[in-house]
Amino acid sequence: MTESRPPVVSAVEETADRIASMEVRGAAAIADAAAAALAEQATADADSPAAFRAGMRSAARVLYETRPTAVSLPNSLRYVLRGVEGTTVAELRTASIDRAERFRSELERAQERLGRVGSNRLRDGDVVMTHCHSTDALACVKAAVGDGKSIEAIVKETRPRNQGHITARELRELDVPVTLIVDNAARRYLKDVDHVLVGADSIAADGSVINKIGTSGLAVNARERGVPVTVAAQTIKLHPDTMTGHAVEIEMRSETEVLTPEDRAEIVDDGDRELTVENPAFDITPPRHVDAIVTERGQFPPESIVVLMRELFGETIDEPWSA
Ligand code: RI2
Repeated sequence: MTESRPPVVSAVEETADRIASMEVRGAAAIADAAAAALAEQATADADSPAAFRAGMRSAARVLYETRPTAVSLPNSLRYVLRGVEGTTVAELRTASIDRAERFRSELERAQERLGRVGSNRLRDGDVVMTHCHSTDALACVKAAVGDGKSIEAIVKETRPRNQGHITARELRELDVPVTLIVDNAARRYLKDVDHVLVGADSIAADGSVINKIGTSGLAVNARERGVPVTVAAQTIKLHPDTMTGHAVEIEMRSETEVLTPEDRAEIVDDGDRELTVENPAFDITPPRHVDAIVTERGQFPPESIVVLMRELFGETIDEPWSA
C-alpha cells in the first residue's frame, strides 16, 4: 500500500525544482543540496515522532524523484534518514540536522582527499581533456596545481547544455591554460593529450561508468589513441543497486535542450510530431575503456570497485523513503 504523501516544507520543493531544472547540478552538488533540504524539513512542526518521520520520508521521496541517474542523491538521502533516531520530536529533529551536517562536511573532505589521490596521476606538464563539468575531476587538477605542477586542459564544450563552459571558467580561475573545443573535435585533439579526466554520476558494480552523454565515445577514442582514461568519483557515486544486478536508469531530458521550438519549426511544420528528438543525459562506459577510478579511498582498476562497494554497503540496500 502506498502511503499518502505528507506535505513538505517549501525549501524541499524549491531544492527539488532546482535539481530537476539543473540549476543545481553535478552529482556531488546534488547530494549536498538534498542533505541540506532534509535538514530544512527537520525544522518543520510535527505533532508526533511518527509524523516527523513521515515528513522526512516524504521530503526524501520528493527529492529522490528528480534525477534518476545520479546515485549520489539516494545515497545522500539514505545516509541522512538512517540517522533519524530518537523518541521525541525534539530528539529526532536534532539528530536529523546533525546527521545532514555531518554528511555535508564529510562530502567536502572526501572531495579534497580524492583530489590528492587523483593529483598523483598527473605529472608536471600534462595536458588533460575534460568532458562536461565535474567538481571531482577538477579537484584532481586543483590539487596538482596546488602541488606546483603545470597542467593544461583541452575542454569539450559538452552539448546540449555546454557544461564545459563552467569547466573552462573554473580552470581559468586556477590559472590553467584552456583550449575549448566542440565535442566533435575531440578525436583530433587526443593526440595532444596525456589523460582524459572525467567525473561520474554513478559507478556500477562491474566498474562501468555512467557519466555525461559522450563519455563512452570519448573513452573508446582515447583507448584507440593510447590515452589513459581517469574517472574521478567519490564513493557516494557507487551505485549499490548494481551489486544485485540492477541496471542504472538513464535519465532522458527534454527535447528543448537540443532543439528550441523555433528550430523545430524551421525543420518541420508546426504540429508535425513525426520528428523525434532524443536527449539521453548520460551514457555507460564499459570498464575495459577505463584505466582508473579515483575515489577518496584510493584509486582502483574499474573491475575491482565491487570490493570497495561490498565494504561500504554490505549486501543489502534499503529505500527508507519507500517505507
Ligand atoms: P561532480 C554531471 O552531470 C556530469 O556528468 C559530471 O561528470 C557529473 O555530474 C559529476 O559531477 P549533470 O548534473 O559530482 O551535469 O563530480 O547532468 O561535480
